[in-house]
Amino acid sequence: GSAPVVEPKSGVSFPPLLGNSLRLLGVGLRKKSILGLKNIDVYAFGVYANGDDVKKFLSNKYGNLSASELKDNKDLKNDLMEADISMTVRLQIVYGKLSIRSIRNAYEESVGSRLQKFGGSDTKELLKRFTSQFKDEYKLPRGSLVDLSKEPGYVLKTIIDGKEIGSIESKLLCKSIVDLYIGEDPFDRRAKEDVDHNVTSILLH
Ligand code: DAO
Ligand code: DAO
Ligand code: DAO
Repeated sequence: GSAPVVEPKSGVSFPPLLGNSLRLLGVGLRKKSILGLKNIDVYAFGVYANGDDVKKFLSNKYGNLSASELKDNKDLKNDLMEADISMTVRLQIVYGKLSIRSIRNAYEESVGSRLQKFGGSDTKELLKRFTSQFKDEYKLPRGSLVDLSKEPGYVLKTIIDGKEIGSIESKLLCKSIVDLYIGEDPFDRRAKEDVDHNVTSILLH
């Protein structure tokens, strides 16, 4: 479709296309509980991928399967996370009082746990390379846009309000970030289900 898609709880809307090749596959909400007391809505996100890349990398293996064979297919999920498909996760900040310190802590917890889960010996170094790029002067007020953009060759770029602040080449890091949004224990289950559904429909058409 060509209409924006609204994440219902935050009211944030996402364009159906980014640039002219990335299409929106699902939207969701990242929440965080503080001291187990209350849940805050931190950001809304949209998951985008290049549909041609999805076909190019996945049709050989999955192009002949039926809808029911594609549904909940574990190999497909893993391949989707590992293949060299251009993807962007766009975050729109909802919480008005984000500090760099709290981002760093949350990042170490969420991304750090995935780096450990998927192994790799360079885990600590990767985490540090990231966090060292979080400069205290960055501000992410409500409404800010952060694009985590995975480009060919497993290069992950971070873009804040249209300005690139860094890029890192790492397949492990790319997989870990993608896992936050569409992996086994995603931030928002509905977003993941939407992505599964849309990837299936790309492969069936
Ligand atoms: O003020 O302690 C607090 C709550 C802050 C929660 C921060 C969660 C940060 C999540 C990562 C945001 C990445 C843009
Ligand atoms: O929600 O826990 C999470 C993961 C967020 C990962 C992305 C954070 C990128 C933030 C860049 C901020 C630079 C000041
Ligand atoms: O930071 O140069 C970069 C690119 C990173 C892209 C992934 C987003 C995670 C940023 C994490 C910041 C941690 C404090």
